[in-house]
Amino acid sequence: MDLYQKLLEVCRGFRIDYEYVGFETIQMGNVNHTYKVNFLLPDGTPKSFLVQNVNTYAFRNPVGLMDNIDKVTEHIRAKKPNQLTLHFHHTPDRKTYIVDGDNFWRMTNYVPSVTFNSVTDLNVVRNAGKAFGEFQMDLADFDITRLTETIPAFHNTRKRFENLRQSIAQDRVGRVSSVREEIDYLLSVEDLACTLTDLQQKGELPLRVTHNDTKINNVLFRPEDCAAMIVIDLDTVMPGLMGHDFGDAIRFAANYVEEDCPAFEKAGVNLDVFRAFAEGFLSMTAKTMSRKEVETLALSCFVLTVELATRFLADYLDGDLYFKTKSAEHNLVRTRCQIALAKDMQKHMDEMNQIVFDCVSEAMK
Ligand code: GN1
Ligand code: MG
Repeated sequence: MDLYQKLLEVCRGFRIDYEYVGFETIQMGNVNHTYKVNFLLPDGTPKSFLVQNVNTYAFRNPVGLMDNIDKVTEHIRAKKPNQLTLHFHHTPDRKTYIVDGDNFWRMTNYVPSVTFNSVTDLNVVRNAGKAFGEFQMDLADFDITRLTETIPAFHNTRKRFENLRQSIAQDRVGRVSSVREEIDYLLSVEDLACTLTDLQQKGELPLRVTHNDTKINNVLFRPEDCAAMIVIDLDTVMPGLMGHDFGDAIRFAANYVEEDCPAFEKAGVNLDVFRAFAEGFLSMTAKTMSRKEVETLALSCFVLTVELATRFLADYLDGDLYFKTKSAEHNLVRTRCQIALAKDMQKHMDEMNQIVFDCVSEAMK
């Protein structure tokens, strides 16, 4: 069956009976495939839904994943009955997914909105920081034991380094000799990059419910005024550390260039963007943070950047099995860009720490 028919069948499975008009492929994320499926209501008004084919290579337990999402979205919806929140549709037997062969489908409402892959408007950045901070606070009273760890050890940086070592040892597609420099840098910062993981294992950083993929393009903004409306992509909602969400957001939003920019010498941390995001995020979270969380927040940006670099590089060495790639070198380009960013963050760590402390003091007033 072709995709045109398949998407219709999926929507019918989620009890959408409107007149089918067609679909568009949406560029969203590096892992799942996303489509906007368009219908007409009986009175002729257009109505669209977002249909996703979940990548079951990345998500080995998609049913557990949807169970997490269902619980978390319902928790937030119950708190905010009159606000726009994320909602997944159900089949007649109350499932939020349809499995057919290797495909795993789900559907949400389509929310007209704007998203950003890169932002220079500091107001927008601040709003995004607030949105992710608010997301954590909405889930502060959610019992983490109700969540399945859908990607085990997702932000276990030690484990990510082990995986990289394994990929180096296997050298499946003969690429190791061409990336010695990248390997050497990453291995040289291993201990520093594992700070959060080590502290967590010693019980010195609290586990919270975290989003774990806080790229700014996972916030939907209202087109008129760029107010943040909702946080999307809850695939990786799991127990995690506050620094995982803060660090990943900065890694993405505060970089001068996009995460896969080939001109990686231009990569670096924009401290104005860093400050704006920190202001928004900490205005929501500072009062609940431990001293250790505050002290490691700036460092978490470096940690998440290096961690992702190890993942991109390992995938490059494995032959590009995990991340969607647009060219043979895409994962290598991503790796280099993350390494350049990490190096720049090391240079600016004192300033980043100072900004965090300033924002925390401001939020405590
Ligand atoms: C993946 O597919 P997307 O864009 O939501 C990845 C994140 C990475 C990100 C890098 C489940 O996210 O961890 O930070 O790519 N998600 C998963 O762009 O591995
Ligand atoms: Mg994601």
